Amino acid sequence: MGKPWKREENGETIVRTCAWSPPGCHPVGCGIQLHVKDGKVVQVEGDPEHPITRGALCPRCLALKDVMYHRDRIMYPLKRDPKDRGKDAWERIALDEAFDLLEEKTRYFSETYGPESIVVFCGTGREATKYHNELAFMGFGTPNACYAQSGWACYAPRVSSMAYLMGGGYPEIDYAARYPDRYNHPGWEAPKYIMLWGKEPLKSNADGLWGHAVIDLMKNCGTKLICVDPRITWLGTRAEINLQVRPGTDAALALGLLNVIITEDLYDHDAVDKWCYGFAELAERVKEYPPAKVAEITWVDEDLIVEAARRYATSKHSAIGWGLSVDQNPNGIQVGQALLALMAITDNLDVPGGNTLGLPIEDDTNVDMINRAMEAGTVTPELFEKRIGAAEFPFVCQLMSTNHPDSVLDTLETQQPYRLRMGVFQSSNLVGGAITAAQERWLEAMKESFEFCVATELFHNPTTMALCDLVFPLKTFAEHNTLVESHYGFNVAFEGACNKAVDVVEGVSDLEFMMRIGERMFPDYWKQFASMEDYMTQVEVPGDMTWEELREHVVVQPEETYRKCEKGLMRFDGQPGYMTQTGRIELWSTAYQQFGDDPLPYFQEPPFSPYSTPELFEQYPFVLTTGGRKYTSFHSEHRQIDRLREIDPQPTVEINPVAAARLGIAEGDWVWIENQNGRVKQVAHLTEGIHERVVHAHHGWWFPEQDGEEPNLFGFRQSNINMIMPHKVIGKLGFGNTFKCHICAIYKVTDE
Ligand SMILES: Nc1nc2c(c(=O)[nH]1)N[C@H]1C(S)=C(S)[C@@H](COP(=O)(O)OP(=O)(O)OC[C@H]3O[C@@H](n4cnc5c(=O)[nH]c(N)nc54)[C@H](O)[C@@H]3O)O[C@H]1N2
Ligand SMILES: Nc1nc2c(c(=O)[nH]1)N[C@H]1C(S)=C(S)[C@@H](COP(=O)(O)OP(=O)(O)OC[C@H]3O[C@@H](n4cnc5c(=O)[nH]c(N)nc54)[C@H](O)[C@@H]3O)O[C@H]1N2
Ligand code: SF4
Ligand SMILES: [Mo]
Repeated sequence: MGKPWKREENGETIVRTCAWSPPGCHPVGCGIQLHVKDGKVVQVEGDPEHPITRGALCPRCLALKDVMYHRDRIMYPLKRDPKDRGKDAWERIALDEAFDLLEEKTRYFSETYGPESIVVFCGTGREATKYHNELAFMGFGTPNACYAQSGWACYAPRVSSMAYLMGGGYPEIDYAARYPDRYNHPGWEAPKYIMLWGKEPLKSNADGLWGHAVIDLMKNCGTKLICVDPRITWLGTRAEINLQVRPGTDAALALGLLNVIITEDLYDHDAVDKWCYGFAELAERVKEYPPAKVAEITWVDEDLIVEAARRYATSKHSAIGWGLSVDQNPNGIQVGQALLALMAITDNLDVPGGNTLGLPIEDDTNVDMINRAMEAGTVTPELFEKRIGAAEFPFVCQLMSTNHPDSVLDTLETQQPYRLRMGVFQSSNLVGGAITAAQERWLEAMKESFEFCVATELFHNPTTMALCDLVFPLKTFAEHNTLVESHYGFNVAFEGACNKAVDVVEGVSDLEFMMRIGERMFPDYWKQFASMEDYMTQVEVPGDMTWEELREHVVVQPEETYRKCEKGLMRFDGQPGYMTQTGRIELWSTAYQQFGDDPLPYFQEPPFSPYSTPELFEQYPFVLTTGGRKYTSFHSEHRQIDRLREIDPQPTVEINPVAAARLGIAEGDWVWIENQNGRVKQVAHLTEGIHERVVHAHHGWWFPEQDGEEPNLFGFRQSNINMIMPHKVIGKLGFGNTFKCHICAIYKVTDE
């Protein structure tokens, strides 16, 4: 154990903690030390004793004080008369009064129209995500938990495909995350190659992979990189191979790599014979994807495809870091299937230096949550059946336990099969933020449908201004106790304590919000938890440890075990193999087939593209990808933080200089990005690191400095790329959207 979690030094109290949210981030829990003086955080620095981050922090955590003590932060609960929606007409109320009002409204809608008339929205990765389903099922008693991104296109396609194909948790690059002695650990090996597939971890630090770990491996251990990305990223400039794939064609590329590996007999026969199901059928399928054809589909050179396949398969062991581009793809679950096949048939899964593997998905899952809710009687099986879109998209909704986002938008518009009347916005800025596409449709539909809206928030944004009648201030991670675990429990690098350092607002944390409404609505269930810390001990902290004990350690790493399938650790019955119908990793999927999809991976052309809509492409001649991450923001957040905004003052769209020259566009020009759904403007950034026929636009833009009242709503319509994105799921089983594979035209903004 390192220094105590709290110590006195030079007249300051120093609190060691793990950073999470709010402000927004994924559950990565970077080590941070907060210096407190006179009840205020006066300095923020990295914690050198954190086993993974070892003192490193990114600009958003370094700007924590700017968020906590910002002039515009919501400090007290605020109420607004529904007739004043859209106006800056807020009234300060006390916290108890706010909960009284929330309880009254929840009871009213629940008793008058049924609990299903309430919908609880949640965005990504933050503390609220951990409790999303639980808040809906055991706080408000509604079956309608909604993650509003079209096609549930973040992370869920990746974890779902893994659950269906092998019943295991998320395969992550083996960067020695679970060893206190990290890269020096005996028995650990560094990956020879890392294939970064549609992931840019330096900026995203997504889910449970830190970008600096990739750099560590390259610098200290000689790991080499292959990048699969339409852009050449910073890491890409250090890669041996860049496969500059046409956005949305990842399935074809992965099948092309499999073709080379199988045709050239570079796979591991033992791994295939023992642990894979359906290899012969897969071998037959990949014959449809020879490198020459794949080169045509993906715009990647044939030679590079062959070379990348050879290096990955023959450099034991190597790892694949797969990102969001797998999900925001026409057929992400097939991409996942093909990537898992790559790992499995080359014996790169659950081995040192390959991809680590999470245990079979046990407690703490969404499915477990619904069982607990039914046991507690806060939702009934009949009520659970009323989840919007669950019947239409069972592949998505059974495992995630939420409703389906695209069906929710339809329901808001048509009020069928029933009307949603109360909206709870928890960690999602649905209007003018990041998560929704077709943003005008969502705004209009929610205005029509919702009679009452509540949010928990740090700052006002287009959502609170347009819709909310009640707002609870949120405590930052420096202001409350909680627990963070990477990969949401699907493949944990460590458990970390988030330790409260100070008080700032008269507000709530996500856990507190859930417990306080839960205690009012379902006291019989919630009375078993004496406090939030007790709740964490009983429900969250693994093993016999209490939350207070975890706090003493700040970080606890679980043990790593490789080749779990041989040891019977991947099945609940303790038998060797995997938790699938065939007991093996299913290259040919019984589950996909049962749900009505092809059991083998295949490529599906994006719905708008040079090949599926050639006439439209003449009018909109660029392939558009969006949303590559920025150091300075988490989705729509941080726009009001001066220090960060100075670095990225405006939304930018990346264009190749050759294409820009043709269009008379220079660096820094405002340009329109237009397609069949409308147009928004961003600032042109010219870079040779992007394909000539591809552009990349940043997402989540609104302008806190502009008028927040209707109709302007902080000017989100001006530049938010999701104004011109369709909200329409594209994958056969209900996953996937076009955020990373649409089309557009680009032209200069004139004085018109
Ligand atoms: N700073 C910051 N960090 C974040 C977030 C944030 O908003 N800000 N958001 C968090 C969230 S919710 C997520 S899901 C993760 C996502 O983080 P990542 O998984 O890293 O995904 P992105 O940054 O969206 O995109 C990664 C790369 O994919 C490339 N790409 C674009 N289209 C395609 C394609 O069709 N195929 C392939 N192969 N590559 C493509 C992009 O050029 C980009 O370099 O980041 C998390 N971390
Ligand atoms: N075009 C395009 N659009 C995209 C993407 C893309 O790549 N391209 N990426 C998509 C992806 S992967 C995702 S996951 C979504 C993300 O979408 P969201 O997660 O909905 O992100 P935001 O719109 O920023 O809304 C989050 C809100 O939560 C608040 N908040 C911050 N921390 C906390 C917290 O701890 N608790 C609570 N209760 N609230 C908090 C913030 O202040 C903010 O207003 O965006 C998607 N949108
Ligand atoms: S990734 Fe960056 S913003 Fe997120 S917790 Fe770590 S340092 Fe903070
Ligand atoms: Mo995401």
